[in-house]
Amino acid sequence: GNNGKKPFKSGFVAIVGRPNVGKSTLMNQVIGQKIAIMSDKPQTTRNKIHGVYTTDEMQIVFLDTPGIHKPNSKLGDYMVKSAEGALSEVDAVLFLTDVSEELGGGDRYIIEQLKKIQTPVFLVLNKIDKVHPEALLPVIEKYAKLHSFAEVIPVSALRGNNVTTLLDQLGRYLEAGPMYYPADQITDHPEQFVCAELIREKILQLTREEIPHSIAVEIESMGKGDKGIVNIGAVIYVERSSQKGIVIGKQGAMLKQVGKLAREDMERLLGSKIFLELWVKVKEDWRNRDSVLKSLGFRH
Ligand code: GDP
Ligand code: K
Ligand code: MG
Repeated sequence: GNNGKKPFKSGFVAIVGRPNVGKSTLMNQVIGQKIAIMSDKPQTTRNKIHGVYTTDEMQIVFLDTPGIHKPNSKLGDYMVKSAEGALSEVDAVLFLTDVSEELGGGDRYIIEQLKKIQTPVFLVLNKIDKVHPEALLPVIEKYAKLHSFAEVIPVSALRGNNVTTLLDQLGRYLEAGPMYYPADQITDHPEQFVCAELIREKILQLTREEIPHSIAVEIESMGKGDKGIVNIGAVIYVERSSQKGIVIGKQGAMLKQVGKLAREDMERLLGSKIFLELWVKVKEDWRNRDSVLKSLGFRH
């Protein structure tokens, strides 16, 4: 046999929850690196992102899904389909909630979706760093009335509290299986995708409400230049020319800041010097145009 060694386990785990509960933060904490962008704006994550966690005993491939919510545009529709589709393909689902906020319509809607699947669902109570420990039990009772959860685990995704417990518990739900990804690989997404997301993240962080949902970023070129410098050219799409003005800023100040912060993150990610060029283009109503969504990588 294998000298009494336990077999290697592997499986897929989806992270679901309404916007801003900390799904991307949790995945980044688990993976230990920044692959899914984070911000305090809802609908930050638009594509399904895989995060790969590998130890000597197991490999868990996490799917950080765009939030499940009622769609209001073609992009919203894509995001919802992508999240719901993920749930039936996985070995376990982490239903993330924010303990510092009331159980709301968004949570109930997701629980309704979770009732339709056979997959074990963990109730993960996130942001415990924001509440008194005594506040947890009443919250757990409220959720337990609505669904029968396989496990209930309080965590702080931001600080990392109890995240190893969560991983250990997940391990118990995995079966013997292969390594899907090499041990040193942390994401299935090409570098271009992460770079585009980093640019979008900076815009989300630096601009106000109106802009975030109106932008898309496309990497047009990426190649090695002189002295190991990587040249990256990216286009930021906005829906209206007034938004173009905001993204560029007074005398280009906003775009300059976006570029500086994104470049610093990219240099850490790629481990090389980056020369980043940004353009801003108006593409009216891109969120509702199928052809535009396709060319930006949103596929059904
Ligand atoms: P997502 O929309 O579910 O992916 O949420 P994000 O991961 O983008 O996080 C939304 C916001 O919540 C960000 O500002 C995070 O820093 C914050 N956040 C996430 N997890 C925690 C946590 O455990 N504690 C606290 N205090 N904040 C958190
Ligand atoms: K968010
Ligand atoms: Mg997210």
